[in-house]
Amino acid sequence: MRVLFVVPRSFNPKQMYREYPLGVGFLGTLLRQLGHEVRIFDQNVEGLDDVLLLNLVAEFHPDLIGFSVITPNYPVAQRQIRQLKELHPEIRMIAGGVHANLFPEDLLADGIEVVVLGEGESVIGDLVDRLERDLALTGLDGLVYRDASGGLARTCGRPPLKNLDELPFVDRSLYNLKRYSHHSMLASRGCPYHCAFCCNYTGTVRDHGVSVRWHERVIEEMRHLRDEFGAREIFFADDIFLLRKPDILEFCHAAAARQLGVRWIGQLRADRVDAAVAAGLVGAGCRRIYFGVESGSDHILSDAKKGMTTDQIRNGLQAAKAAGLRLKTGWIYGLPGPLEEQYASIPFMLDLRPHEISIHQLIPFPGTIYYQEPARFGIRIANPKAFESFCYGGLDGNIRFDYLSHAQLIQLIEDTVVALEAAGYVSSDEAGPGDEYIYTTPLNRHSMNVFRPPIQATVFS
Ligand code: B12
Ligand code: SF4
Repeated sequence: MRVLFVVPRSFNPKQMYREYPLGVGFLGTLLRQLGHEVRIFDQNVEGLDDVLLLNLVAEFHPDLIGFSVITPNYPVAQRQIRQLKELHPEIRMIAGGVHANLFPEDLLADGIEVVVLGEGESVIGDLVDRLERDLALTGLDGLVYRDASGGLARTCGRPPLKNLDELPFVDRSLYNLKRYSHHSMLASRGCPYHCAFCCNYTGTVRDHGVSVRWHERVIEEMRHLRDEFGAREIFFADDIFLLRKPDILEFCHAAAARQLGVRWIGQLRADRVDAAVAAGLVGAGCRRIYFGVESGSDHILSDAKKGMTTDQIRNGLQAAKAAGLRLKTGWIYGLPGPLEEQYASIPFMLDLRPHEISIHQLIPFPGTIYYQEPARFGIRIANPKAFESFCYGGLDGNIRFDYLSHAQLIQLIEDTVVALEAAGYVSSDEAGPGDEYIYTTPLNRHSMNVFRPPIQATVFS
């Protein structure tokens, strides 16, 4: 079959990040190995206009289109699915991804024929084979589709992938690589924590559990990226890079011994980092870490089930900074809590003084307890299916907080900007390669993307 995977762009154009999407990369790699012709269209890098997708469809003539859907791109995905259904009713369409797992019926109503629940690797080959030969889908696990009588069929879930080392390396030639400034890979899947604001992969896509790759296999893939694709920078897309301290240290020691000459970025929890881990990370080529700090208020952190105190966060960040790592931090404004607690983030930021501060407004994402039971937390969602307001930039009337009005939220962001600029931070809208301390807020005019090439050049110079 000719298979086209589509990753629709973010509904909010400020969030068109340049990171290649690994999920469809795994599926595309497996399908290629089975002899199918596969392409990936990542609209985040190809451009805003849907005409580009329609042109590709006209040129490639896919037999099957697979949409990868998360909430921030669902409104765009929905528009594209409906349009393709109308223009090309002969093309079969399937979907997967976080949002498809949460709302499979909506995707079917939009025009998708089969929604794949969970991690797609163990079913994609059989599914494409059945679709190609027009066979019934009975017996394939983890699918939602309409059966012959038009009724909704939902087959049993599939167990999560335990041994990630059995998967092939993602075939990077599937991507339009010239559009990306660096490579990405995964060292683990899943997360054991339960932060209230997070649509945790474990619980939405994976039923349960966390899987960690063998460190030697991770190093082998890094070397493969370096030797085959000239990779000098790699972004690890794990929820929490390698999760446990002993695994992180084991990987770091082995990677340092190999002298890979590859610099990389990871996302970590601050309570996983002490002086030994930080030194190990630096020795293994890590140059930059992304920490979710979220708030400077211990009450807010505790209510949000972050599982960390401000002291733990301070210790982790200090250890990382002392080792010479560049720190990017994420903050969420609007987590449940009174106004004075919201303001506690400003002195904490100034105290921590990380290199990059990325402020987001709380979005009670589908897949979180804030979406399921908003009233319990003082959150009001007028229409939970108006997904445009769950895409960043959604300071609209659909979502409101009893404890923080929109005007107060804006004022809080503006007060933060004043404090940060007084402390020498520069807005990412204006930052150049020489700027060391950078901030981003939802009020920034341009991209919120702190992975932009000029800044990254500084990071890695
Ligand atoms: C890395 C990452 C990013 C990176 C790169 C994104 C990219 N291009 O991949 C960056 C930093 C750019 C990013 C940005 C954002 N992200 Co993000 N991101 C992730 C993260 C941590 C990993 C993604 C990944 O590689 N997963 C591993 C792969 C293997 O899993 P997968 O993609 O789900 O694919 C599997 C299955 O879902 C299925 N599948 C997927 N697609 C398809 C398609 C078909 C046809 C089929 C059959 C199956 C299938 O099979 C795949 C293989 O098993 C996830 C959390 C997570 N663990 O997934 C959050 C996550 C997806 N992001 C999220 C959010 C909110 C954002 C941002 C809005 C954050 C922000 N503040 O700006 C932006 C929006 C970006 C956008 N495109 O709209 C949320 C989405 C919540 C939701 N309800 O949808 C998540 C779930 C984080 C969370 N826990 O809350 N993100
Ligand atoms: S925010 Fe991070 S630590 Fe918390 S549940 Fe989500 S992925 Fe896990």
